[in-house]
Amino acid sequence: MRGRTWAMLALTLVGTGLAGRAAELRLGSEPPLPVPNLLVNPGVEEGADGRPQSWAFGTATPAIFESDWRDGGRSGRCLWLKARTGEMSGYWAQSVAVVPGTPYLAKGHLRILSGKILCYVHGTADAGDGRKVSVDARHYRGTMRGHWLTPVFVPLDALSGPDAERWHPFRIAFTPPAPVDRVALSLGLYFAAGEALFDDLEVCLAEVALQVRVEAAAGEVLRRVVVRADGTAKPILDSGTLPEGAGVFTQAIPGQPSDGQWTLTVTLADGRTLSQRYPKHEGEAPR
Ligand SMILES: [Ca+2]
Repeated sequence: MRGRTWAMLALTLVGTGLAGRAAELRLGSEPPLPVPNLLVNPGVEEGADGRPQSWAFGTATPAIFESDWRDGGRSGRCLWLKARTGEMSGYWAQSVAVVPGTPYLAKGHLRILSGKILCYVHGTADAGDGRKVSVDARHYRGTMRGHWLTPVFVPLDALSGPDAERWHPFRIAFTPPAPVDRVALSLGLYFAAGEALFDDLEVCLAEVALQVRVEAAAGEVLRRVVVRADGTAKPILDSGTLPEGAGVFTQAIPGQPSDGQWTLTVTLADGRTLSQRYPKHEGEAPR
Protein backbone atom coordinates (compact mmCIF):
# COMPACT_ATOMS: atom_id res chain seq x y z
CA MET A 1 0.00 0.00 0.00
CA ARG A 2 2.84 2.36 0.94
CA GLY A 3 4.57 1.65 -2.39
CA ARG A 4 1.34 2.28 -4.27
CA THR A 5 0.79 5.57 -2.45
CA TRP A 6 4.25 6.76 -3.47
CA ALA A 7 3.63 5.64 -7.05
CA MET A 8 0.36 7.59 -7.14
CA LEU A 9 2.05 10.64 -5.65
CA ALA A 10 4.80 10.43 -8.30
CA LEU A 11 2.18 10.22 -11.06
CA THR A 12 0.32 13.18 -9.59
CA LEU A 13 3.53 15.23 -9.55
CA VAL A 14 4.21 14.36 -13.18
CA GLY A 15 0.57 15.08 -14.09
CA THR A 16 0.48 18.49 -12.46
CA GLY A 17 3.99 19.30 -13.60
CA LEU A 18 7.19 19.84 -11.73
CA ALA A 19 7.86 23.51 -11.13
CA GLY A 20 4.36 24.26 -12.57
CA ARG A 21 5.26 23.25 -16.10
CA ALA A 22 3.38 20.54 -17.99
CA ALA A 23 1.38 19.99 -21.12
CA GLU A 24 -2.33 20.64 -20.79
CA LEU A 25 -4.42 17.57 -21.60
CA ARG A 26 -8.08 17.92 -22.51
CA LEU A 27 -10.14 14.85 -23.29
CA GLY A 28 -13.86 15.53 -23.59
CA SER A 29 -16.78 14.92 -25.91
CA GLU A 30 -19.56 16.57 -27.83
CA PRO A 31 -22.09 16.33 -26.31
CA PRO A 32 -20.37 15.99 -22.90
CA LEU A 33 -20.81 12.80 -20.85
CA PRO A 34 -22.95 11.64 -19.28
CA VAL A 35 -25.45 12.21 -22.09
CA PRO A 36 -28.92 13.20 -20.81
CA ASN A 37 -31.56 10.55 -20.14
CA LEU A 38 -34.54 11.52 -22.33
CA LEU A 39 -37.04 9.69 -20.12
CA VAL A 40 -38.96 11.53 -17.41
CA ASN A 41 -39.04 9.76 -14.05
CA PRO A 42 -36.57 7.07 -15.27
CA GLY A 43 -36.17 5.48 -11.83
CA VAL A 44 -39.96 5.38 -11.40
CA GLU A 45 -39.71 7.14 -8.03
CA GLU A 46 -42.07 10.07 -8.74
CA GLY A 47 -45.84 9.79 -8.81
CA ALA A 48 -49.13 10.45 -7.08
CA ASP A 49 -52.44 8.70 -6.37
CA GLY A 50 -50.81 5.29 -6.78
CA ARG A 51 -49.59 6.01 -10.32
CA PRO A 52 -46.05 6.60 -11.54
CA GLN A 53 -45.55 9.98 -13.19
CA SER A 54 -45.09 9.89 -17.01
CA TRP A 55 -45.52 6.10 -17.33
CA ALA A 56 -48.79 4.56 -18.54
CA PHE A 57 -49.95 0.96 -18.75
CA GLY A 58 -51.84 -0.13 -21.85
CA THR A 59 -53.39 -3.33 -23.19
CA ALA A 60 -56.29 -4.36 -25.42
CA THR A 61 -57.53 -6.75 -22.69
CA PRO A 62 -57.36 -5.04 -19.26
CA ALA A 63 -59.30 -7.92 -17.68
CA ILE A 64 -56.34 -10.34 -17.78
CA PHE A 65 -53.72 -7.85 -16.51
CA GLU A 66 -52.75 -6.44 -13.14
CA SER A 67 -50.30 -3.54 -13.14
CA ASP A 68 -48.94 -1.50 -10.27
CA TRP A 69 -46.36 1.08 -9.17
CA ARG A 70 -44.74 -0.71 -6.28
CA ASP A 71 -41.86 -1.07 -3.82
CA GLY A 72 -39.13 -3.66 -4.26
CA GLY A 73 -37.46 -2.03 -7.25
CA ARG A 74 -33.79 -2.10 -8.14
CA SER A 75 -33.92 1.45 -6.74
CA GLY A 76 -36.90 2.29 -4.51
CA ARG A 77 -40.08 1.77 -6.54
CA CYS A 78 -40.57 0.08 -9.92
CA LEU A 79 -43.12 -0.87 -12.58
CA TRP A 80 -44.81 -4.24 -12.06
CA LEU A 81 -47.24 -6.22 -14.15
CA LYS A 82 -48.85 -9.62 -14.19
CA ALA A 83 -50.79 -11.39 -16.94
CA ARG A 84 -53.16 -14.17 -15.86
CA THR A 85 -53.31 -15.65 -19.39
CA GLY A 86 -51.35 -15.41 -22.65
CA GLU A 87 -54.29 -14.10 -24.62
CA MET A 88 -52.86 -10.61 -25.20
CA SER A 89 -49.80 -8.45 -24.57
CA GLY A 90 -49.67 -5.47 -22.20
CA TYR A 91 -47.03 -2.79 -21.70
CA TRP A 92 -45.86 0.03 -19.49
CA ALA A 93 -44.74 2.82 -21.85
CA GLN A 94 -43.37 6.34 -22.17
CA SER A 95 -42.64 8.30 -25.35
CA VAL A 96 -39.76 10.71 -26.03
CA ALA A 97 -38.74 13.15 -28.78
CA VAL A 98 -35.79 12.00 -30.93
CA VAL A 99 -33.75 13.38 -33.83
CA PRO A 100 -34.34 11.30 -37.00
CA GLY A 101 -31.29 9.50 -38.36
CA THR A 102 -29.42 9.61 -35.02
CA PRO A 103 -28.33 6.41 -33.19
CA TYR A 104 -29.89 5.94 -29.74
CA LEU A 105 -29.84 3.39 -26.94
CA ALA A 106 -32.72 2.26 -24.74
CA LYS A 107 -31.52 0.61 -21.53
CA GLY A 108 -32.89 -0.57 -18.24
CA HIS A 109 -33.22 -3.43 -15.76
CA LEU A 110 -35.84 -6.14 -15.46
CA ARG A 111 -36.82 -9.14 -13.38
CA ILE A 112 -38.87 -11.94 -14.93
CA LEU A 113 -40.71 -14.01 -12.32
CA SER A 114 -42.46 -16.02 -15.02
CA GLY A 115 -43.50 -15.81 -18.66
CA LYS A 116 -41.98 -13.90 -21.57
CA ILE A 117 -41.18 -10.20 -21.66
CA LEU A 118 -40.75 -7.85 -24.56
CA CYS A 119 -39.02 -4.47 -24.31
CA TYR A 120 -39.29 -2.51 -27.54
CA VAL A 121 -38.82 0.89 -29.07
CA HIS A 122 -41.34 1.88 -31.71
CA GLY A 123 -42.43 4.93 -33.65
CA THR A 124 -44.21 5.67 -36.91
CA ALA A 125 -44.52 8.80 -39.04
CA ASP A 126 -46.08 9.77 -42.35
CA ALA A 127 -43.41 10.13 -45.05
CA GLY A 128 -45.58 12.71 -46.81
CA ASP A 129 -46.25 10.61 -49.92
CA GLY A 130 -48.79 8.34 -48.29
CA ARG A 131 -46.14 5.88 -47.02
CA LYS A 132 -45.62 5.14 -43.34
CA VAL A 133 -42.07 5.06 -41.96
CA SER A 134 -41.41 3.09 -38.77
CA VAL A 135 -38.79 2.03 -36.27
CA ASP A 136 -39.30 -1.17 -34.24
CA ALA A 137 -36.34 -2.52 -32.22
CA ARG A 138 -36.92 -5.35 -29.75
CA HIS A 139 -35.46 -7.22 -26.79
CA TYR A 140 -37.14 -10.52 -25.86
CA ARG A 141 -36.48 -12.62 -22.79
CA GLY A 142 -38.34 -15.52 -21.36
CA THR A 143 -38.31 -18.17 -18.69
CA MET A 144 -39.97 -21.56 -18.29
CA ARG A 145 -40.33 -20.80 -14.59
CA GLY A 146 -44.01 -20.72 -13.70
CA HIS A 147 -44.97 -22.43 -16.96
CA TRP A 148 -47.68 -25.10 -16.56
CA LEU A 149 -45.17 -27.78 -17.64
CA THR A 150 -43.01 -26.90 -14.63
CA PRO A 151 -41.96 -28.77 -12.57
CA VAL A 152 -43.92 -31.87 -13.58
CA PHE A 153 -42.35 -32.35 -17.01
CA VAL A 154 -39.40 -29.96 -16.85
CA PRO A 155 -36.95 -30.50 -13.98
CA LEU A 156 -36.32 -27.26 -12.07
CA ASP A 157 -32.57 -27.42 -12.60
CA ALA A 158 -33.08 -27.59 -16.39
CA LEU A 159 -34.97 -24.31 -16.54
CA SER A 160 -33.53 -21.76 -18.88
CA GLY A 161 -33.92 -18.06 -18.39
CA PRO A 162 -32.58 -15.40 -16.09
CA ASP A 163 -32.47 -15.82 -12.32
CA ALA A 164 -35.81 -14.43 -11.03
CA GLU A 165 -34.19 -13.02 -7.89
CA ARG A 166 -31.79 -10.77 -9.77
CA TRP A 167 -32.21 -7.61 -11.83
CA HIS A 168 -30.95 -8.10 -15.38
CA PRO A 169 -29.83 -5.29 -17.69
CA PHE A 170 -31.22 -4.95 -21.20
CA ARG A 171 -30.08 -2.78 -24.05
CA ILE A 172 -31.75 -1.90 -27.37
CA ALA A 173 -29.96 0.06 -30.11
CA PHE A 174 -32.10 1.94 -32.61
CA THR A 175 -31.89 4.71 -35.20
CA PRO A 176 -35.23 6.39 -35.99
CA PRO A 177 -35.50 6.89 -39.78
CA ALA A 178 -36.64 10.32 -41.07
CA PRO A 179 -39.19 11.69 -40.44
CA VAL A 180 -39.80 9.67 -37.22
CA ASP A 181 -39.16 12.21 -34.44
CA ARG A 182 -40.99 10.52 -31.56
CA VAL A 183 -40.66 6.97 -30.21
CA ALA A 184 -42.10 5.03 -27.29
CA LEU A 185 -40.25 2.61 -25.00
CA SER A 186 -42.67 -0.19 -24.11
CA LEU A 187 -41.99 -2.76 -21.38
CA GLY A 188 -44.30 -5.68 -20.92
CA LEU A 189 -45.49 -9.24 -21.18
CA TYR A 190 -45.81 -10.75 -24.62
CA PHE A 191 -48.63 -13.22 -25.19
CA ALA A 192 -47.78 -15.41 -22.19
CA ALA A 193 -49.04 -15.60 -18.64
CA GLY A 194 -46.35 -14.16 -16.42
CA GLU A 195 -45.06 -11.56 -14.03
CA ALA A 196 -42.27 -9.01 -14.45
CA LEU A 197 -40.75 -5.86 -12.95
CA PHE A 198 -38.90 -2.97 -14.64
CA ASP A 199 -36.72 -0.22 -13.16
CA ASP A 200 -33.89 2.30 -13.80
CA LEU A 201 -34.75 2.97 -17.45
CA GLU A 202 -32.96 5.17 -19.95
CA VAL A 203 -33.19 6.42 -23.52
CA CYS A 204 -30.11 8.35 -24.60
CA LEU A 205 -27.83 9.19 -27.51
CA ALA A 206 -25.76 6.13 -28.45
CA GLU A 207 -22.75 8.02 -29.75
CA VAL A 208 -20.61 11.07 -29.00
CA ALA A 209 -17.62 12.67 -30.74
CA LEU A 210 -14.52 12.53 -28.54
CA GLN A 211 -12.52 15.77 -28.51
CA VAL A 212 -8.78 15.57 -27.93
CA ARG A 213 -6.62 18.61 -27.31
CA VAL A 214 -3.07 18.59 -25.98
CA GLU A 215 -1.00 21.73 -25.60
CA ALA A 216 2.64 21.66 -24.56
CA ALA A 217 3.90 24.12 -21.97
CA ALA A 218 6.76 26.48 -22.83
CA GLY A 219 9.93 24.50 -23.42
CA GLU A 220 8.09 21.18 -23.98
CA VAL A 221 7.64 19.24 -27.20
CA LEU A 222 4.94 16.62 -27.88
CA ARG A 223 6.13 13.31 -29.29
CA ARG A 224 3.06 11.06 -29.42
CA VAL A 225 -0.64 11.11 -28.51
CA VAL A 226 -2.61 7.89 -27.97
CA VAL A 227 -6.27 7.34 -26.96
CA ARG A 228 -7.43 3.92 -25.82
CA ALA A 229 -11.00 2.81 -25.09
CA ASP A 230 -11.42 0.52 -22.06
CA GLY A 231 -11.82 -3.08 -23.12
CA THR A 232 -10.18 -2.75 -26.55
CA ALA A 233 -6.55 -3.59 -27.32
CA LYS A 234 -6.04 -1.37 -30.37
CA PRO A 235 -5.93 2.40 -29.74
CA ILE A 236 -8.77 4.37 -31.32
CA LEU A 237 -6.23 7.14 -31.97
CA ASP A 238 -2.44 6.89 -32.36
CA SER A 239 -0.70 9.97 -33.69
CA GLY A 240 2.56 8.11 -34.29
CA THR A 241 5.71 10.22 -33.88
CA LEU A 242 4.63 13.85 -34.20
CA PRO A 243 6.51 16.30 -36.39
CA GLU A 244 9.62 17.88 -34.88
CA GLY A 245 8.76 20.65 -32.42
CA ALA A 246 5.02 19.79 -32.13
CA GLY A 247 3.39 21.97 -29.47
CA VAL A 248 -0.35 21.46 -30.02
CA PHE A 249 -2.36 18.42 -31.06
CA THR A 250 -6.14 18.42 -31.63
CA GLN A 251 -8.45 15.81 -33.07
CA ALA A 252 -12.14 14.85 -33.01
CA ILE A 253 -13.04 11.14 -33.02
CA PRO A 254 -16.70 10.77 -34.02
CA GLY A 255 -18.95 7.73 -33.49
CA GLN A 256 -17.73 6.74 -30.02
CA PRO A 257 -20.12 4.90 -27.64
CA SER A 258 -21.81 7.17 -25.08
CA ASP A 259 -21.20 4.58 -22.34
CA GLY A 260 -17.48 4.20 -23.11
CA GLN A 261 -14.46 5.20 -21.05
CA TRP A 262 -11.13 6.30 -22.46
CA THR A 263 -7.54 7.07 -21.51
CA LEU A 264 -5.50 9.76 -23.25
CA THR A 265 -1.74 9.19 -22.99
CA VAL A 266 0.75 11.82 -24.11
CA THR A 267 4.48 11.20 -24.48
CA LEU A 268 6.72 14.25 -24.41
CA ALA A 269 10.02 14.53 -26.29
CA ASP A 270 11.93 14.21 -22.99
CA GLY A 271 10.33 10.80 -22.42
CA ARG A 272 7.80 11.80 -19.75
CA THR A 273 4.25 10.52 -20.13
CA LEU A 274 1.04 12.19 -18.94
CA SER A 275 -2.40 10.65 -18.97
CA GLN A 276 -6.02 11.54 -18.40
CA ARG A 277 -9.20 9.49 -18.09
CA TYR A 278 -12.61 10.44 -19.50
CA PRO A 279 -15.19 10.49 -18.14
CA LYS A 280 -13.70 10.75 -14.66
CA HIS A 281 -15.62 8.75 -12.09
CA GLU A 282 -15.85 9.89 -8.51
CA GLY A 283 -13.19 8.37 -6.32
CA GLU A 284 -11.08 7.23 -9.26
CA ALA A 285 -7.37 7.29 -8.50
CA PRO A 286 -5.19 9.49 -10.69
CA ARG A 287 -3.33 7.56 -13.36
CA1 LIG B 1 -36.75 2.76 -8.91
